[in-house]
Amino acid sequence: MIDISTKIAGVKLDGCVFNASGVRDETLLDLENLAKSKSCAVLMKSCTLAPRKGNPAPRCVNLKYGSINSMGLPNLGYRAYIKFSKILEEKYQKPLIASICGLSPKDNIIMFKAFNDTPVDLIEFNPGSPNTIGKPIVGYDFEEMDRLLDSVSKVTKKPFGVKLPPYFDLTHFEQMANIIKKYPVKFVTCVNSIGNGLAINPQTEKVLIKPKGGLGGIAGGYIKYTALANVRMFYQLLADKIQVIGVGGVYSGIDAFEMILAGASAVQIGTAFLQKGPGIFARVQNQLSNFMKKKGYQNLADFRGKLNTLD
Ligand code: ERO
Repeated sequence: MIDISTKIAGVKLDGCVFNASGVRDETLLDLENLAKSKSCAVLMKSCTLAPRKGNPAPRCVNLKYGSINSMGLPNLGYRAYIKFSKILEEKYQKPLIASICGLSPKDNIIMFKAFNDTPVDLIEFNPGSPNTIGKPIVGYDFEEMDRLLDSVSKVTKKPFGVKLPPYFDLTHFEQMANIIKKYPVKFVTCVNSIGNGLAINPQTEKVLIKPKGGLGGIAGGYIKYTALANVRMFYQLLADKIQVIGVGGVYSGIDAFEMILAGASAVQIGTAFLQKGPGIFARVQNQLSNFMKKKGYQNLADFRGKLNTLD
């Protein structure tokens, strides 16, 4: 029997694949659909203090090999997700993950504190959104990241991780890993969308999404190799003491296998869930099990992080 279960910060997941924050996870109905699917956890939409409508539409468009979005953090406000967590915990036996994306350091502290007394199992802190108009991508401001992790570490009682934007420079991986190691961060999720790409329709000679003159986060197949590099680098730099969750361009069981081989302890699916619906979770996990069987692997530990180089 092939075992694809995993643990994140000590929380047992029946499988190793679940939804990425930001796709079909805003309303209670969305979250109940996830709870009923084969997603092995329910990760809620990144929340802010107050509800937000987000950016004007069109704000998320499918592309040939992925997607572009500038949603602008539409969400129902953290109080709604606290309420939903209680409902979901009563009705379903599935690990629950809150995603916090405060618009200021103070907002993050308020929300981290508020989630202490809720049934959520884990918190994914998201300082990497590329689409909040007028706000920088906080994950690229190393000093601010240090301050934020310091302040939220002091108030949270929940195991938490950080969703990181993609990095491209070897020194940036090291700098960020050194900051993360100072705090009780249990996992990093690599990667958020690649910020501020531009998709164009050559027929209409127009951009595809309305916000920010057409600029938006690129996700899906286009970013798989960047995601793998980030998973690998953080897996190596965090010395397997802090877990890595891989996200970016996972459409198949083999994509998930590659993430785990690079060092991921679990895998999230965003764009493929958007494009293919909730059946994607069972499909990817079945394909992963079949591929492991062919390779003679019994569980994830048999190959996690064991990527070979050519030297
Ligand atoms: O625009 C968004 O709501 C959004 N899009 C992304 O690609 N990543 C995010 O982290 C995010 C908001 C938190």
